Amino acid sequence: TGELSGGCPYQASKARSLLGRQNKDWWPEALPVDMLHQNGVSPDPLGSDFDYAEAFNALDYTALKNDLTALMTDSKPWWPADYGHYGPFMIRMAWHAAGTYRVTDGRGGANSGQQRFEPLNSWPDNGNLDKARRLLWPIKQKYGKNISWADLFILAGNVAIESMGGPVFGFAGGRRDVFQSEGDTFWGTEELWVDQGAETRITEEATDLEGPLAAIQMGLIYVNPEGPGGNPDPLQSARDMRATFSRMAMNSEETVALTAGGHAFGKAHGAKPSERFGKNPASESVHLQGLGWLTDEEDIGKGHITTSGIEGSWSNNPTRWTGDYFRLLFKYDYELVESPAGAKQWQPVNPDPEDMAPDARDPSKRVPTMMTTADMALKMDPEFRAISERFRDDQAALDDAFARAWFKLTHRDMGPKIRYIGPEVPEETLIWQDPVPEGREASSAEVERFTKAILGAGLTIGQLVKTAWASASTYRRSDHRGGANGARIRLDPQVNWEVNEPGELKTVLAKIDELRGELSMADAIVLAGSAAVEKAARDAGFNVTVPFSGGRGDATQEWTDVDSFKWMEPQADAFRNYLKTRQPVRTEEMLLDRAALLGLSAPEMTALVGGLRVLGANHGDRPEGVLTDRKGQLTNDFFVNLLDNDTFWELVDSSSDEEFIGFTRAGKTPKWKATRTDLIFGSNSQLRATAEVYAEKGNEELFVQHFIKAWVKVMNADRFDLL
Ligand code: HEB
Repeated sequence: TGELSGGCPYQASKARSLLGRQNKDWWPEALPVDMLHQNGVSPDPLGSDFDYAEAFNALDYTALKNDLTALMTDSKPWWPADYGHYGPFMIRMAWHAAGTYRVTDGRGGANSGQQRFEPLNSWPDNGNLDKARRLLWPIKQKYGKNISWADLFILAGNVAIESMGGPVFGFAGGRRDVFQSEGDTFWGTEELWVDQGAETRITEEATDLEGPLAAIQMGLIYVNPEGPGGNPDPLQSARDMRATFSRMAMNSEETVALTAGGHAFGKAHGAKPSERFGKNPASESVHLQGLGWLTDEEDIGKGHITTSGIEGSWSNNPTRWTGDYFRLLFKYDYELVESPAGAKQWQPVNPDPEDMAPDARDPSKRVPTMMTTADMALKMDPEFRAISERFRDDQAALDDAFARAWFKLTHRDMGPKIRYIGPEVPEETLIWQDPVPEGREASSAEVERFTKAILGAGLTIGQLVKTAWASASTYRRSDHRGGANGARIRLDPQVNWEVNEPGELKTVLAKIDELRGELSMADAIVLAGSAAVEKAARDAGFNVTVPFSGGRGDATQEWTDVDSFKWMEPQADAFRNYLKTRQPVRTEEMLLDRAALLGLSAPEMTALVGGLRVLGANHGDRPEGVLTDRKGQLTNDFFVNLLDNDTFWELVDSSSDEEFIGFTRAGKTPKWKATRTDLIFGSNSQLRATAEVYAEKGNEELFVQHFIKAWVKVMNADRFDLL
């Protein structure tokens, strides 16, 4: 399983587009503001010089936290706080901001404040969270650019937990806001959302989630609270929880701690049939100013609100951190009932009066507590139950597990600890942060000595380039994981990934290790590749240098989370002309996806593919796309030969559309081999336009310079210390 595979073999009938359904499918009439952001124009009003870390460090953090604490109990008549406390509402907002994260491609998550934009601001599962964000606006406005929305969402969740006596492990700032919907996230292919009857994604036939997805139905963040597809079966709900939470990089213990810990607080809202309530924010009229899901004022005052449709609190103390959730879950038998809005939920049989909950608006009234089908899974599923019983009997264990899992949930997509800022960054290093020991700047004498040695060691240009590429190209800007720093390429699981050609890789790594002297492996791998690129350019007659920045450290196997690195195995790497198995999307879409994760522009992607081909960096040294007769020299031959009018292309055989042969028009002699990801640079009009630039007379050196620039960008993609 990996990026896009989800373990399903390719079937023609399942072919889909890379991005599936997007905002324009759901809101065809939305104002197309992004038409203003072409030709390199950015939508960010703060501009590229804005240094968020500097702004955050200038923040009066204590004052901000005090204001947030005060907000929790400052109930506003336009959206009164249940039990006089907004804490639970803010926790749900923060959880839903972070809970879109998926370890598969690192996308989703809280790190860019996407809950402000479509589709997430209008998803059924995020119902009424528009009000939570609006409640925060006066504080956001007061602290301005010193705190991003993205950071504020998570900090509000932390302060909420603290203000109700809950345990917190720490907080790191550093999530810089973006100002548009992230258009590169695949949310699924279904036409309908969960509230319109979208199919559930795990069934007897389809036993795992498709591709990178982490939610069980379109429009949800994780599982359906009423059970799979609305079927109140706690055991099947446990199955879905495992599937979705593992895609959030959570194990069973973390899943139980998070769910039970979260539901120690607050309530579900299902007091009225949901047809009575308005449209989602993105579909509403302008005068509502971005709010949606209207409820009449009188109902709001009485607390008769519908969000999920489920009604009631889990605990008899919904604004205090207590062990009551597990106590009640195990003390009572629960029977299946229907909420006033018609949702299936579970209610304790014959609760003692003191185990009833206060009414959300009138503390003198007592109402029954409830559990969702997903909560019942914590009791009915044998594995979850063992964990739940342990937590019931050991509050300190729950405190610790919840605090740590919440910190992981909300910081998982921030990348290494070096990106964390603020006074509450925890000292302790955690394995999911992919820690890398600090490196050391390499001296120019060392660099010179090693460069000479490695270029004379009998390895090919292709081998050295490929190894550096394999090391650096795991980087993904979605969650800032991967990259050359740490040299995890020499550790499990990377060293054994098929894409990396383990046998050959180990030989090259051994040679680098033998010659590197005091250089770190991570630096030596990059330097070897960069030296090879430089030699290849010089051999082609270009007097250029490839800049190298040393200072990388070497990670250890012990501090490598093998399970969560497994998700990062490339199922395709078009830069090495590699395809493991046929994917549910076309191979050139896999190329685009990887380029997007590396943060490349189309010209950068084009230059890299064309250059890597002629350098001989193909997987298994396969001949496809090596459109040159001087392999190992950095030339623009790939583009010149691809765009040659005297060549025509045909499928190798009709059973697959992955491989092609290029024939001379005169005489029909086979001359070249290529894959889809080679030919796409001649067939796609936009990529062809770029390929033409690189094939043109007079642009030979321009190409070499562009290749080197893009190469260095990838090599340094994870060097947050250089920024
Ligand atoms: Fe939760 C709420 C479901 C997990 C926290 N949740 C809720 C609701 C529901 C749910 C249905 C209701 C909504 C309304 O308003 O109506 N969850 C759920 C599920 C799951 C969960 C199914 C999985 C299993 N949570 C969770 C977590 C957390 C949470 C993990 C954290 C940590 N929630 C929460 C809170 C709340 C909720 C706090 C409350 C809110 C208020 O109160 O507003």
